[in-house]
Amino acid sequence: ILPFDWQDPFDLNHQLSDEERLVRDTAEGFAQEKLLPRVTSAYLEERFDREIMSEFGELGLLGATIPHEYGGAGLGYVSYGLIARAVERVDSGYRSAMSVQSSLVMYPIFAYGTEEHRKKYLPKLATGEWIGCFGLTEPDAGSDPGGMRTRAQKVQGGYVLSGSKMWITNSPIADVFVVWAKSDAHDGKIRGFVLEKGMAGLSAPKIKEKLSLRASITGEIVMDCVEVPEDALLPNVEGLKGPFGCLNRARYGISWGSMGAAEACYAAARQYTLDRKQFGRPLASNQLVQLKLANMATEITLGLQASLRVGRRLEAGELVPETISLVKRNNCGKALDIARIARDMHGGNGISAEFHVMRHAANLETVNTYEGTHDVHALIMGRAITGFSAF
Ligand code: TGC
Ligand code: FAD
Repeated sequence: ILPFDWQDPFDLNHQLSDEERLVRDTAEGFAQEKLLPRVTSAYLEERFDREIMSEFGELGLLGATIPHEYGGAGLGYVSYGLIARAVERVDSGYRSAMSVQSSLVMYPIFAYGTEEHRKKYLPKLATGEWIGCFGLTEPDAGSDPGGMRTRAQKVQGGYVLSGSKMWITNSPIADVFVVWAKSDAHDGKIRGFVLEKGMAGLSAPKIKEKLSLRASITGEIVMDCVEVPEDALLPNVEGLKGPFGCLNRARYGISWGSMGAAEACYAAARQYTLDRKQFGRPLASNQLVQLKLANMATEITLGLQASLRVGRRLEAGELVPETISLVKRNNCGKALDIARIARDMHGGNGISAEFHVMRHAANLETVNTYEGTHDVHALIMGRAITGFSAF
């Protein structure tokens, strides 16, 4: 009989390769030493520290799955997930910055762009010298991106883009904008374009006063007849499968990341209830408290195993988008429940920034909503289970 490891009951550690463990330890060391000390002030001041992207880049945490020749780390999907988990253990907003850059900006340029696109953009995005953003959502098209209004109109030598994108991570500080628009030259089909900061008519105002994900910067993308050259078009994909191809990867990463936030809340709740005494004994000695900790350990352990399984299948070339919906939905929903319960277990202290759990809970409200809401992922699965589309 082996002892129960409260932090790793199913011995995830030994299901990883030496390389994956090294990636995990590097990301966790960086997150705990460099990100954790500054997150509280960043959150309270609603500030994203630009230099974090360069620090991510120095460690090879941006575009981890992109091949070396384009500046990426050439790692597998499980390593990418472990990075997301380590970073989100500190803050979902920092993981957002990393995953948008990696899965929603570098991936489409790599997968759908030309060799010139890859050489021009990927090395600078990998080092964090350039920051990217991904514009799909619009004020009137969120869960239903097919209803987007942004248009690309063909003109001599290029296209003119008009429209606006809403709730875009990193947009106010972005150098590179991957934007999805309906193109009149392609029968109104959705196409991807790469825009650059400074183009006439392009602006990205910041969205202020968020009550969630405050250490991440979010904005709009306003395109007022932005003229782009012919080669701004990503030539190798058309239709919604373009943005969804990127979202598959980002959603998978979020399934790991949300578990990192949940692990931070579980560990904090355990320690707090061991340390704090009421009625003459530690809170942790009460049945109700132990039930909550046991539930947390169960959901985190199962959630991590599920993400590992999806990651291994991705590495084997087996992409089943509905299984990504399953882990994104389950792990975000469970992490949000865990963070709320951890907040409760901290009593009044739980609402203080010093104890971190309420920040995680507030962040996870966003994580449960973006990249497809909890219910939209249920509908994606429901369609695959029944054959009926219920959107
Ligand atoms: P539907 O008919 O299902 O599909 C249209 C076309 O797309 C293809 N497709 C996929 N391809 C690859 N992977 C997937 N997961 C795919 N899902 C669909 C599909 O095969 C089809 O291709 P084709 O060739 O036949 O045209 O489209 P629908 O309009 O019915 O879609 C409905 C629904 C609900 C599934 C979809 O619209 C959806 O997922 N909505 C959620 C929107 C969303 O996730 N937005 C995310 C915005 S980005 C973001 O939030 C970033 S936050 C990042 C951060 O800060 O961390
Ligand atoms: P809606 O689609 O209006 O949904 C509202 C509610 O209705 C939800 O509960 C939803 O589940 C429900 N609903 C919708 N349709 C149905 C249906 N058919 N049946 C039942 N219920 C339904 N987008 C980007 O493109 N790029 C980004 O970088 C990005 N970053 C973000 C950062 C933050 C901080 C936030 C908050 C959002 C970000 N988003 C980004 C946008 C995000 O993807 C959307 O908010 C999300 O897809 C939901 O869209 P919506 O907000 O328009 O909500």
